[in-house]
Amino acid sequence: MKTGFSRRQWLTTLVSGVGGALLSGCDRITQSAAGGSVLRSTEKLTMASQRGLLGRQAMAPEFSVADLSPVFRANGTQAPDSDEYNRLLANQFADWRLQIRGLVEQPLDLTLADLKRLPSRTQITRHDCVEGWSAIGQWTGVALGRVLDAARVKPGARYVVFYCADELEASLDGSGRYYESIDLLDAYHPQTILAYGMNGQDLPVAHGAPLRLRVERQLGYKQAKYLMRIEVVTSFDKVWGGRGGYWEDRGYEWYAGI
Ligand SMILES: Nc1nc2c(c(=O)[nH]1)N[C@H]1C(S)=C(S)[C@@H](COP(=O)(O)O)O[C@H]1N2
Ligand SMILES: [Mo]
Repeated sequence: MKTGFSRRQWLTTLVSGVGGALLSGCDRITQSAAGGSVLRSTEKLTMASQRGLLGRQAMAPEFSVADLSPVFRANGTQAPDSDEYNRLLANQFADWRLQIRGLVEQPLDLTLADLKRLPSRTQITRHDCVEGWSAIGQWTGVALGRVLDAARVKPGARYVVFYCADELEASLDGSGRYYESIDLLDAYHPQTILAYGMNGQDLPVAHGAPLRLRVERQLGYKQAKYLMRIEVVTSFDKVWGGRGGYWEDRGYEWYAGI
């Protein structure tokens, strides 16, 4: 089931969206000393899209309803046990807000209804966990790129960090909290969505309610569940272990391509 935009439109989005954000930033500050570095980062982005990263524009295979796995296993956290999460759940997430922060012109606090009002995409894909199991599921949500465009990404942005509600490993300092990160190329990939639906229903708690990331060219642990906050950053060096994710901080690859 292919909806949403095509590969060509995605490239256009990359250029007119991210590139456009960089360029419009540039328009405003060409007179300033920083103008040069903005131009250079735009060039780098263009070069990266034209060279080694080209393979990353490929689409993950999509399947049909007949291919759906009868059982889609839940893994990692299956119900965050924090009081805050339980309060949100008790109210069917009416008080939940997805915070968009960091290098954006317009920080946003989005309700589930806000996200559902945006154009949606439904995709049936195969989820591959490093633990050696796979499952085919149907995901419905909004393209992450749409949300980033609404917040207007600022020059210097390179990564998107996802902060989750759950602590997978009890820790005194919070370093056991689940988080993930992807770069802007994956963030603007047409199959990268913030999913609020699974197999035609609201996303179940076990699978990340109210909202999870689907970044279909990568492995299971990148598919962050229980999203609370998204931060656009230049670098994730200073976030927890500095490797870009909960499992990355424990030795897994940051780019978990399938
Ligand atoms: N917040 C959060 N996201 C997470 C995890 C987790 O424990 N917490 N586990 C990851 C792993 S290893 C996998 S395989 C998938 C499992 O998604 P599922 O429960 O929908 O099968 O979620 C990923 N995202
Ligand atoms: Mo996994």
